Amino acid sequence: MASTEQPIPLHLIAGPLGAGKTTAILHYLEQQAGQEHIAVVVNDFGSVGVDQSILGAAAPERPPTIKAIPGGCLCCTTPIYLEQALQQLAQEPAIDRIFIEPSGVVLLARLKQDVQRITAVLPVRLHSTVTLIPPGRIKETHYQALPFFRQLIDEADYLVANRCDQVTPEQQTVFREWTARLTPPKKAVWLTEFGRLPPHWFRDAAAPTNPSASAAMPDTHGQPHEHSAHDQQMVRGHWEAAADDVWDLAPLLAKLATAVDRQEQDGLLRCKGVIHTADGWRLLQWTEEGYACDPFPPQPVSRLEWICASPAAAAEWSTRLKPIRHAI
Ligand SMILES: Nc1nc2c(ncn2[C@@H]2O[C@H](COP(=O)(O)OP(=O)(O)OP(=O)(O)O)[C@@H](O)[C@H]2O)c(=O)[nH]1
Ligand SMILES: [Mg+2]
Repeated sequence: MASTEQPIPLHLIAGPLGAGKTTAILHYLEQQAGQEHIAVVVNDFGSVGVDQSILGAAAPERPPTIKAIPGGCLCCTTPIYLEQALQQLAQEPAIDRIFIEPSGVVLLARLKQDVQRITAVLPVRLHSTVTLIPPGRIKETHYQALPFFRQLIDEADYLVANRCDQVTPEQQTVFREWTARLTPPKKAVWLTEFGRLPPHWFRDAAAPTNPSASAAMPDTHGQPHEHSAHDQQMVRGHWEAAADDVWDLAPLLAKLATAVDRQEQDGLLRCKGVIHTADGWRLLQWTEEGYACDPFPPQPVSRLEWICASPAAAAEWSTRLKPIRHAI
């Protein structure tokens, strides 16, 4: 139980779009099986809060408290929303642990500095920063060339190659060799799949996070800034529909299936949604590595969101991802 003497441990779970951040938090929720009251601050890349619904449907025996900060990225929006969320959680009587899942486009150094500033006056302590990387997608060359990836990796205490079921043993070796050369070395580098992280990373009271590895960043909240190779051109799209309307997923899935092949990706970076179909509600997940469509509890609305590498790609995918009504 949290008490006023014991600060609530807080963990940042970072990583690029679709790396497996939410999956890692779900895995932790499953592992601790209701022993702890967990809170999650989730900052989805889009405005329709799909991760919020996924986390809200988890651990029904002791559901997490969720604070959603939708619509972009915590390092661009004013930190007041994050501050409010953490202040509210700090006042709740029985939160044992807080996770922050920033969007997959966050500049991690800025976020970490904001979190450390905000928590300095709260009974909350930034305990650890975990970055998940899909090793098939992100290589040492990305780390060297792009500040976005460099921050994700430099700011991590624990570095994880997730989605290892989707890469070869050789690719895993390349990841191990590259990350072994990082200075300073990480507390741990872990290769896994489906966000299976060692629970002791979170419970080790003697392992506070390293301070931000970057020099203090100028306050450019609210101003456009670079995120990655795609940086300022990244464009989001979404649609929403009433819960009673029923949609055909097959045409959407066919288009998303071709997009897994990188030749046909056409600038799509990530897509996810919860949709009412003739077979019931479905959670649709698309990343560059693959896609899935699984049963999901009924929702107040159907919705799909996506993010693309350019305005032209976003215009194209808005057409391709238009919902198609189920014919009765
Ligand atoms: N094959 C495979 N799929 C995975 C793995 N980890 C996560 N996934 C799947 O990948 C999809 C995206 O995972 P998420 O956990 O939502 O990824 P995320 O980083 O939270 O995504 P964003 O918040 O949108 O950036 C889901 O369908 C997961 O089930 C893995 O190790 N292997
Ligand atoms: Mg997520």
